[in-house]
Amino acid sequence: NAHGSCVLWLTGLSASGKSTLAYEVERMLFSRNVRAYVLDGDNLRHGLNSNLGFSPEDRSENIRRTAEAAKLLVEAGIIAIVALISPYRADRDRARALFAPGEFIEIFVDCPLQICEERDPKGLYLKARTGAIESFTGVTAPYEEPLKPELTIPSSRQSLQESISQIQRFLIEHQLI
Ligand code: GGZ
Repeated sequence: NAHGSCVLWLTGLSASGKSTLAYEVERMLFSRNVRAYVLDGDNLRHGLNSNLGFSPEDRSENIRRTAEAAKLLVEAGIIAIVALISPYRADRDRARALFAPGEFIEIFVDCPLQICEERDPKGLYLKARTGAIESFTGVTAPYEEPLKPELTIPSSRQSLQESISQIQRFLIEHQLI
């Protein structure tokens, strides 16, 4: 599009590093004078999506609304950085369909379940294992890995700085920044 704006859609397990990466990419873009804004699943669930839970239907609606919000940002010329588990391929593909070709950059934050579970920053995996939380992604609910993401970030095998550089390179190569 005319603004060269796009959506960076980060998908991956809980504790895979999506939010950290999203905010660091936002910082990197600010430093280059590129306007960007993070839409983070965990944050949006306190406001816009506060009436939604974790059933497949509610996750779908969560993703649909967030994709529509991202579209508004992109129309305003702002790079939208979305960090949602977005575990279902069909939901991600529906989000992609809202955007022009080349505007939707699907980024798979690829971190093995075992490592996410060891990190367990909020103790949610433990709660999922003991049954205190139901339908937890990777444990008692599915995560469908992207088949053809624009980018895969092996977040447990490289530094945060390398991950930022990887995204920066992609954006430059595709003349998005
Ligand atoms: C997955 C859950 C669940 C269940 C609470 N399953 O890593 P977090 O803690 O801080 O962020 C996760 C967030 C997931 O919200 P999303 O909007 O990204 O999910 S989705 O795209 O699937 O709609 C996690 C926390 O909420 N959380 N319960 N059952 N994650």
